[in-house]
Parts: sequence; C-alpha cells; structure tokens
Amino acid sequence: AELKQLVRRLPKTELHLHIEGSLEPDMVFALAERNGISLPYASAAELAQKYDFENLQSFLDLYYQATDVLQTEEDFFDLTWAYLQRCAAENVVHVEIFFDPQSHTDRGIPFAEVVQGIDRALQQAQSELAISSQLIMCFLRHLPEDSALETWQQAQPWLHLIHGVGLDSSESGFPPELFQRVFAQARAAGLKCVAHAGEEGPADYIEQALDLLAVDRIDHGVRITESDTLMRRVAIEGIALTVCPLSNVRLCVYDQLADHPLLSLLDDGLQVMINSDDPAYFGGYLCANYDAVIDALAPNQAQIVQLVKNSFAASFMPEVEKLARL
Ligand code: ES4
Ligand code: ZN
Repeated sequence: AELKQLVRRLPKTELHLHIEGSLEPDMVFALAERNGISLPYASAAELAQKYDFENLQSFLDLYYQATDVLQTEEDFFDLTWAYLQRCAAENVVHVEIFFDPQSHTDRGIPFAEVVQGIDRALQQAQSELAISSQLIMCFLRHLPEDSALETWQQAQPWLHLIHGVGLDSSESGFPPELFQRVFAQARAAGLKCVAHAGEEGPADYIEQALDLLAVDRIDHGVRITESDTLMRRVAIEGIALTVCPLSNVRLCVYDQLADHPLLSLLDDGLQVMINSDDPAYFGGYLCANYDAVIDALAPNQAQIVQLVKNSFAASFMPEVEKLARL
C-alpha cells in the first residue's frame, strides 16, 4: 500500500499509449449517438463483456470496429482530452501518444480532422494541466508499405505537430523489414522512430527494427528474453523497451502477471518502464498497471523508483527538461 501511494505521488511519463485504445465503452456509445451510428451492442456494459481476448488479433478486430465511432475533429478532441484528464489525476506529467491515421483515413475521415482534434487537446493539456506531450504517428503493418508511404505524404502539412513515427497492429507475419523505405523517409525528415516488436513476434523482429528501421525505442520488446545476445546489445546501446504489463496478460502473451519478465529485465540493466497501451481495453490506466505489478511481482522501492526514472530517461522530452526531472 505504501508503494502504491509512492507511485501516485511521483511524477511519471507514459510512452506507450494508443489514443484510440483509451476509447471507453461509455464514450463509444456517446459518440455513436452523437454521430447517428448504430452499434451491434445494446449497451456499454454489453460491449465491455466482449473484452475477453485470446491474442493480439482478437483484440485488434474489436478495437478497429469501435474506432469507427470517431468521426469529427471534436470526437478526436474529446477522446484525447478524456485521456489527459486521467493523466492529470494520476500525476502523469508527460505523454507520448500514438495514433493510427490509416484506421481513420481508410474510412474517409480526413487526416486533418484527426490530427487537429488530438493536437487541440494536447495544447489545452499543456496550458490547463501542465502536461507536456509528443505525438507519434503509427503505420499499420497489416497494410502494404505503399499505404504507409501514402500516409506519410498526407502527414507532410502536419509534421510540425508530429514528433515521431511508429509501427503497430498485427505483428506476426508483418516484419519490420517490410517498412524500411517509409522509416528511412521519416528519419531523414528528423522524426524519432519506434516500432512494436517482440510482443507476439520473435526476437528477430526486435533486431530488424534496430538494424533496418533504426528505431530509437522498441515498443513491448518482451520477447527479447529469448536472445541473450540481443539482451546484451540492447542494454549496452541503451535502447528502451516500453513495456505494458496488463496488455501482455490481457492479450495472453503471459498467462499471469507473475510470469512477466519486467523486473528481471530491469535487474539485467535494460531500460524498461511501465505503460498502459490500450487502457480502455486492458483493465486500467498507468497507476492500475503499477498496482498490478506491485501485487504480482512484489518489486522493492528502488525498483519502482528506477521504473519511474526510466520513463523520463527514455522519453523524447528535450534533454534540459529531462535533466530537471532526474
Ligand atoms: C496495439 Cl497492444 C497493440 N499491439 C499492436 N498494435 C496495437 N495497436 C493498438 N494496440
Ligand atoms: Zn501498443
């Protein structure tokens, strides 16, 4: 209980958060009503009952379906603002937010509506909540690289609002090597690069993300435990892994949180930290993830402090602001 209080008291960052994954069942219903969309569920409670996933794909199927209620700039603002208010309540002072433009543009929502709605909430959070933020545009890896390249072109007028690019969606069978051209372009434009790798896919995908996409961070990366060589390399190079404990259990990467390698990775010197991934789907926001780790893995205070420190060290905050936090 003392450690849980400490977690609430400490300023924290969140570095792995899909804004579409913060869409709560209640908001799905509210937006469906506002936009005149009929849903195949009678109530938010009935929708929430479907959140019992077998793997990444069974989650993604529902996640993309729920996303369809997001239509206007105002919808994206409301979604993002609701998440940022949660951050304020949990003392999360800096966030790096993923969004999936293709899941919106592919159903006719203009890129501009999406990015402007999200950005307006981020600006308001800076001024009203003192939360700093950076936006990371993710490419959907189940779609061809040409679609990612087209999205990269659509993003050009908005690059002043976008700090990095990422790679997400179905991992197995969609290796990082398929996206070398679009990542090279983003890197050349000065953007940070990250990729989901080693969540369901093999450790080799982590290596590909580093060698072929030149990523600055790995999202998830937990299957790095399958390669001692890669573990040593990632530790030496100081590549961070944005770990998401509740996500990994809800998507059956581990049977139970007690089996999670978070603390052994930390003790092996890897730069890991805790994140919520898709909090509306996986059982809670950042503090809920810390609480679950505390209950299942019994970290000591030094480990909790190191996880929080890593969340700042691994962030893309300007170095000067980072220093003030460490
Ligand atoms: C995701 Cl947990 C996870 N993995 C891959 N892609 C995603 N998109 C949203 N959540
Ligand atoms: Zn993710």
